[in-house]
Amino acid sequence: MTPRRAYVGLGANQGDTRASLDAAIEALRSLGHCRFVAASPYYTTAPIDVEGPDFLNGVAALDTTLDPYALLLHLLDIELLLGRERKGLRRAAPRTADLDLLLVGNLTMASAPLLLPHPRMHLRAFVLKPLLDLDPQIVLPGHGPARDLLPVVADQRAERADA
Ligand code: PH2
Ligand code: MG
Ligand code: MG
Repeated sequence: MTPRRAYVGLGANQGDTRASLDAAIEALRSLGHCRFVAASPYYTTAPIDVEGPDFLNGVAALDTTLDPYALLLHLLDIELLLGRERKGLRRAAPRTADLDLLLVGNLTMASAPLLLPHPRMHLRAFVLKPLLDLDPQIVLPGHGPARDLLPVVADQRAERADA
């Protein structure tokens, strides 16, 4: 099967957020049936629709022959792994890393566990900015070029975090 380019949104707003995102990227690098392509720069972003401190956000690109559900399960696994490393095995432990499947090639899916493209990505500067760093020409199925969506979310604070 021809690999598809998948994009994964990375976010954290608790604990050592940079370490969480770095660890998520390391885990993505070692996924089977995937070739890691690139990670975007990180952005410090205002929380959208939630309370709490600023987030650190980024996006990673992978080429993969996994089907989208299998990839989603791997992302959940990585979230669990990172949460457990930092907080032990308490069920209610705060999550320090959020990995969202944003895009898988130009697939659109409307199943209950998996919506593609991610249903809110076109409304979020914290996704669009790092995504555009990876591919300035990227087109979101159903929404058009990501570049054209950015002006709509210009009021959302999302600034490059210095390394
Ligand atoms: N994730 C959310 C809700 N709000 N806001 C920012 N800035 N970054 C996020 O990653 C984020 C959010 C739900 O996953
Ligand atoms: Mg999320
Ligand atoms: Mg999530």
